[in-house]
Amino acid sequence: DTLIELSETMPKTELHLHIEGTFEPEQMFAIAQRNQVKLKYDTVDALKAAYQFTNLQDFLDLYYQGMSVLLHEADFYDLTMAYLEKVHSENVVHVEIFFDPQGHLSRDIPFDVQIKGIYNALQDAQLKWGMTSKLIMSFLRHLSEESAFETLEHAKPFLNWIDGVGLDSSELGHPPEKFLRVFEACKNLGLKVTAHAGEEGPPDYVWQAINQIGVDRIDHGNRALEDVKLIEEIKKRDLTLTVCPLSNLKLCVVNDMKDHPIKHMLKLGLHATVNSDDPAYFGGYMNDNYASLIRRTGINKEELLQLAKNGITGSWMKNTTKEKHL
Ligand code: ES4
Ligand code: ZN
Repeated sequence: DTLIELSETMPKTELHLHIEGTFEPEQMFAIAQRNQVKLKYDTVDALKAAYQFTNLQDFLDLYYQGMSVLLHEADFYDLTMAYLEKVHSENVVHVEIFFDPQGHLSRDIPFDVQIKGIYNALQDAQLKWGMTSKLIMSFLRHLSEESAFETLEHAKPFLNWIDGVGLDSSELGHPPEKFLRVFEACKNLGLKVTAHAGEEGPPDYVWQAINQIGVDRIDHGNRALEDVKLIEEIKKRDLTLTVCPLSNLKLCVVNDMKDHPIKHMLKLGLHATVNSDDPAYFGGYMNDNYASLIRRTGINKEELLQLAKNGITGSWMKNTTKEKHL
């Protein structure tokens, strides 16, 4: 229908995307073969059949396995370019993407190999299509503070290419305050800061992200809705929530798309945006996320346009007149 068509044709931003989560099974097998590494699954279909998750950890176990075939700069380039070509075809005009350096450093893939491959693809997309981008280095919260500090040292020669830092992986048991000092160091280097919070973790983790870390944005934030004071604080600080509908469904953060709270978030005046998180694993890219919301939650045209506008004001591009909220 016409709302679906509008969602497909309108210019969009993506603010919550893990590049390792765009690894399509077909490309994973192709790169595994050219690198002569073996995957745990024999066929693309066997791998896809394993994509049934009951929580975040189920998914993460497969996600770390999948990225383990990435060895060379060309692998990181090809992965990133395949994603950018896909979303260019969906009228995404600006992306802010995460990468997980510790997921590769732990396998002895040097930091420069990772970031050169990713960054060159982002540059080529800008030259080819005018697509703009930001790169966000994300710390794995199940690892130690010390490991995060080591990762920051690896990143220091490349700070020109890195716009911000994030916090991802297993949320429960790894609250934001565990990385308080790392984020302080990052802010002193002029980096923007965001953190996954309130995906599986309680509202207290969202409070910590805001009050202790001082985040510029909140990734997911679903469970903030359990705390009315927290909702007020997020509004007062004008924090954008990078919401990921199909991710929430696949990881059982919501039980049915018709119950997805994004419409409620907008009604509360929260700056929610639509994002795809790990599209190769969660069953869809940007346009699929919008289509699912339109079909199942009944968002109207005004809400659709508000979500897209929030993606612009919530981005880390300059001159987006955040104060006016379009
Ligand atoms: C992630 Cl959906 C999600 N949550 C936490 N960490 C992640 N890493 C990749 N995707
Ligand atoms: Zn995420």
